[in-house]
Amino acid sequence: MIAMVGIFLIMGIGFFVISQSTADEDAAKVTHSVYRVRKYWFFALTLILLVILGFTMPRAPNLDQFKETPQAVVAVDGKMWQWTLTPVSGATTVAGMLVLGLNRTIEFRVTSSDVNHGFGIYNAAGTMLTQVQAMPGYTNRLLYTFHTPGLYSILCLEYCGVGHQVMVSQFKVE
Ligand SMILES: [Cu+2]
Repeated sequence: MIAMVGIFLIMGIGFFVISQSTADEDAAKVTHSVYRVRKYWFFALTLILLVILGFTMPRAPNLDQFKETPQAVVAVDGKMWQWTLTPVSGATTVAGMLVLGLNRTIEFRVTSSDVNHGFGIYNAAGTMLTQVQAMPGYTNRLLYTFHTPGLYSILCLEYCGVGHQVMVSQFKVE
């Protein structure tokens, strides 16, 4: 019933618009003025966008991190369903566990050997600190500085199969 009323309402609006429409020369005039306004709008919006970009882009946190020089480098490889953490420089492995320095800028070079994974670092309280995609055939750089000593966890953040939820690893900061 409501649908029927709606259909008749739309039809009624349609007939009203058609009955009110005027000659073609009027349409051409309207089109011309609308196009002129649209051109001004285009330039105005482009200008506004450029001003906003000029103010915000230099403050983007993701650009900032690449200015830092890492004090330690760790190679990270995701593979169903585990993380392999290999110290490249400035870090060590003690009894099979990666140990990173406190207040040092760490660069994680994150990649994957099979499918897409999500590399997420969590503190002991379970709060995510930073994350990056682990993608096959590509290495993502992730820079982070740990200011609190303790145990940290790496959780996979992208569903990657039946073992996704056990794709957990740990490392120590001291
Ligand atoms: Cu996963």
